[in-house]
Amino acid sequence: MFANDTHPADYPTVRAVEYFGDLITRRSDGRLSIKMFAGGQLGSERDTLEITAFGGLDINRVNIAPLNAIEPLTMIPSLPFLFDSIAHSRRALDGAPGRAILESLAPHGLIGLCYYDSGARSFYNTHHPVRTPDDMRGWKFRVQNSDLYVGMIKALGADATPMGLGEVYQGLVQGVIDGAENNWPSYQSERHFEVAPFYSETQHVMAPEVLLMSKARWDKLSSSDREIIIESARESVPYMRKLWDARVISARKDVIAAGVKANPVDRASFRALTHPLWDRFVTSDHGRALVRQIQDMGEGDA
Ligand code: GTR
Repeated sequence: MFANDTHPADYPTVRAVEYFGDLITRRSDGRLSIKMFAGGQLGSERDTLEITAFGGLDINRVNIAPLNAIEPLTMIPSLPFLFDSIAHSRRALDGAPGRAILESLAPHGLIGLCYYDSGARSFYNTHHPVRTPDDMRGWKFRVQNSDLYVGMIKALGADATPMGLGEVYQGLVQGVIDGAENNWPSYQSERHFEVAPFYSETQHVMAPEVLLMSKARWDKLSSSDREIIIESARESVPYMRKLWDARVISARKDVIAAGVKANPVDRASFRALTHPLWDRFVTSDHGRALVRQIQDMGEGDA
């Protein structure tokens, strides 16, 4: 089976999918295996998702954001300031709300196998530290291809420019954009820190990565092979999280040693301006019920 990932070979998501591949090969006595195409060589996440849905690609590891245009329930984990902590996001995604969101993908030709971690996304830019939304007013920020992210940037008083991850570095160099937002490991591995050295820790979104399989391929598998795939995907999650936690720490340390200026922000001011997006983007009763369930699994204001 062919697999896609936008990240380079050593990135935790890529290593987790390869680990998953090793498990299924062993458990199927070599009948099933995975060939990984890493580094975004098959195109942007949005393009590869279409190919996966049509059965042209078997396995795809993407962020949940490009799924927002396909299935509205996937916007829920991307809502700004939804999760109180990484522990809260893991609890909710491992539990019933996370499962319901994965299951909502099947009618779109995609089988959601599991979530992987993606930490917290924060804003970074080429000019100066940002502490409140006023500090970035009117700037252009690259976002993923998702209306929710476009709405979020507008709500903060800045301009959104949706583009694929591979175009961001040049965009920053040429001044087409003033900044972007991402977690520490992507900020490091895409080398954005070299050109946008002000990383302001808004931690505005804790949206996960998703491991998907093409439903067309899935439908051709025996029930015992499906079982192998489900079990192996599940077992790759703790493996990924271990790699991830270590990578968040090392990425942050390395970019700061390379000259990046990290600063805390007034998170309440970002939260206040982006909260109205929850009602604007979660419009179904099912979606609202899932948001409530997720909130009930949080730590509250304590
Ligand atoms: C990363 C994520 C990628 C991609 C990227 C982006 O955090 O792991 O899958 O979505 O962000 O911003 O395009």
